[in-house]
Amino acid sequence: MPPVKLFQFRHSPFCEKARLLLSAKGIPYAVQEVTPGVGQVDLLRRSGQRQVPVLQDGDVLVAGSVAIARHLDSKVPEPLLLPEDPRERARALLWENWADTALAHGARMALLQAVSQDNHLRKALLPQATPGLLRDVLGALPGDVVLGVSQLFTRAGLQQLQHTLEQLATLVDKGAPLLGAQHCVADVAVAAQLYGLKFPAAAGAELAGRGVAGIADHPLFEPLFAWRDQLYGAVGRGDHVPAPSPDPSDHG
Ligand SMILES: N[C@@H](CCC(=O)N[C@@H](CS)C(=O)NCC(=O)O)C(=O)O
Repeated sequence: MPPVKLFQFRHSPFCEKARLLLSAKGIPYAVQEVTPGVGQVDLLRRSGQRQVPVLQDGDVLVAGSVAIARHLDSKVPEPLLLPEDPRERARALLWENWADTALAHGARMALLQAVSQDNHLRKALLPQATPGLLRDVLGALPGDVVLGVSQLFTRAGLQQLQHTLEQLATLVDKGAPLLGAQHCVADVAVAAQLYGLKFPAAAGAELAGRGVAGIADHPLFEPLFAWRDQLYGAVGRGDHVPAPSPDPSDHG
């Protein structure tokens, strides 16, 4: 069992960011799936906060994807996730912050909207511990019953996100890094937030290629998802899906 363990929600983009960071460093790790709600109480006890991702590295617990990137750079210096040059580092941090906030918000809202309209997505995204019958029942419910109408994305919100993705699609160049000569935290942060817009192979066969209608299937965004898939190849994430260990809080 590797000494590094990631506490995660399997389909959280911030956990995907942590998995990409670990892959980029070539660090073997185990994952532990956290049950939303009850499992987060245990996480709060361990780490002082309730969000995932949390990385356990021996006796050290690191909460949050930004702190995880710094921890991994201090543990394994090559390749550096945060560039050494101060100006390049500043650019990388600004990209990361933008991806973790504005892009993350737009992508999350668009996925919620898609999930409310797509039974297959809804069932596939339920926590893995959800029993089969409950998954079927939830998958069959109308979307606004499951999510609440207030959570739905406005048309203007979707258009704003599409506009942003159009700029990104123009900016990326095949699998090339966004900044400098090698991939850094900027690339990983952006790629991670694209996770639910069009699921990569690493999300598993049930989800791969699916996502938000009007984005996942729109030719305008193909270069962006191709860039993302090439980044996955470059950091060695490919379609590797580590097997989660069960959440011990499920068993008292
Ligand atoms: N700033 C954090 C954000 C992490 C985050 O938003 N995690 C979400 C899952 S995507 C979470 O744990 N949500 C549960 C909660 O807030 O209770 C990071 O960079 O890791």
